[in-house]
Amino acid sequence: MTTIFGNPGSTELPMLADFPDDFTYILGLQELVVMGMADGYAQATGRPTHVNLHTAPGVGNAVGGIFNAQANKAPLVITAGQQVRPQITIEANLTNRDAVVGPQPYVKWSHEPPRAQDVPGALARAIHQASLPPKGPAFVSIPMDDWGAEADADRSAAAIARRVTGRAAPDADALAALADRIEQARSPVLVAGPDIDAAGGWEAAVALSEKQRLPVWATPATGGSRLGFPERHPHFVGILPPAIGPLSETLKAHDLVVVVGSSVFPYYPYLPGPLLGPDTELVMLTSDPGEAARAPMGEAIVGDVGLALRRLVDLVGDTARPGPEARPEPPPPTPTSGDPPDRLSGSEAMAALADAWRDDAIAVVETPSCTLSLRNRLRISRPGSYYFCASGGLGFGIAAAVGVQLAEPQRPVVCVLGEGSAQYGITALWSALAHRAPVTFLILRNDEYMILKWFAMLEQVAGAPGLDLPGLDVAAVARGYGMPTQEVSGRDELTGALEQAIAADEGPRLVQVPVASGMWLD
Ligand SMILES: Cc1ncc(C[n+]2csc(CCOP(=O)(O)OP(=O)(O)O)c2C)c(N)n1
Repeated sequence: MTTIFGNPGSTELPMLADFPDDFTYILGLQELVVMGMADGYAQATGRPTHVNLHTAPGVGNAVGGIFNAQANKAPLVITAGQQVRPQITIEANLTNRDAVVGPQPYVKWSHEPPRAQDVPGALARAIHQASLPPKGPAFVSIPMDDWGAEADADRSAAAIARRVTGRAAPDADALAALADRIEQARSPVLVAGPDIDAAGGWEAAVALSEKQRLPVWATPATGGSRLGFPERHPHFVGILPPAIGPLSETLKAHDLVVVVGSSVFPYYPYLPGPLLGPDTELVMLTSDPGEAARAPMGEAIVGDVGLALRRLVDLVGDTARPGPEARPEPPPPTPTSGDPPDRLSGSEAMAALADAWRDDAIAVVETPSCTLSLRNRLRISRPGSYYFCASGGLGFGIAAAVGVQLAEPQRPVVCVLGEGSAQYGITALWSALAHRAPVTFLILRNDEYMILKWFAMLEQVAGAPGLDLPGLDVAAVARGYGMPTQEVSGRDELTGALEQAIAADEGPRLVQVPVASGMWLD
């Protein structure tokens, strides 16, 4: 953990004293973006990542990001400064009162060591807690005078030397029975979730689907923090709808649904209906016992999903079943309805992005009304190439893109944002510049919180305030941070600007395009 993401205060300075030359400190200007950068970095590297926050107010600002990191299963080791031990009981200024309660319930473990000598062991434990499945954030509050205390040499050395691995193979009998069921099923289907990517299971998922000619759905985009299957593969049939009724309707023709690396399911909104069709059975494979326990239906097998998929590939034979019908190429994008007439539709903007796309590019996505259009047009087909905040909490996009870019310096990162979403993590633009992270930011400016207007229709809510964003110019804000920007309006112009920005590697760039009002699905 030689790259630390943080925002310092006086209570953290003792930790930062004599900062080693071979460590890198990535400064975020507000704690939500510190969390988001570390989240992106941890997911893209797969390694535990250290976040250092300022005592109570810093942790408070970070809580939304901690919630996001838990949903994204990002292994984060979060430390926060604290008053000196002699002044905690009298609650001197900057005391983090009940420090372990602040980040609850979004951390796997929350701790303030009882003695200074316990800090190294607590940090070691936090690393293991964060890294064991399900990966997620762990928190340690460290009184600022602890850094000057002597450690217990033996116990610290022992704690630091420990290695813990959590890649547990699922029960062999259960997997063999599942392999049998897949072979015997009339019409089995695979549902691919984000943990396949995190577990390095793409190739095995493809091999399983090819051997058994399984059609493959992606889990609903609402919880799709990563992609579990190449979306250009001939067996890939689409993205499941996120609500109970439509989801079970979509799968009802199948007698066996195998869900891999996802909760069952990240439902939203609530559109009731049967959980499954009358002739459908469901089995989930997950490394997360909580996901297994809370699923509302079906069976679950707990274990590493990469290992599980590889074993299933060995267990099943080839099938004579026909594969699914090939998914058609995306149709020409839906044009704008003409109001206002000179704006691209979201689908046209995503078509322009697809034209500028490079195969090695990575998308970080926070554009609620265009997410499905983006998925349907880019059809990303390389692992580790798509990041989205599984919790739905905004403030992830810009920051995560910076973290992913720092983890993947050789690959272009493109961050696609609604202008409303961009505001929650806007200060991460500065971090992108400061660390010369050559992210391309694409701002889709529709002057509104479109998705909330769509939800208002669905929820039959009339007259809600606060859904319009007149005059919100992200390009102007980005220029204030010193970022080169381009504002474009036509589709070809947008493609050209994106191609240029994606090719540039000396630092971040921002492209802004006005888009028409609407939810864009194609
Ligand atoms: C931290 C947080 N606050 C509020 C919300 C509620 N919310 C969901 S989408 C959205 C609007 C997004 O607007 P914009 O990025 O402009 O995208 P559009 O819907 O217009 O495509 C809001 C406020 C949220 N998800 N997270």
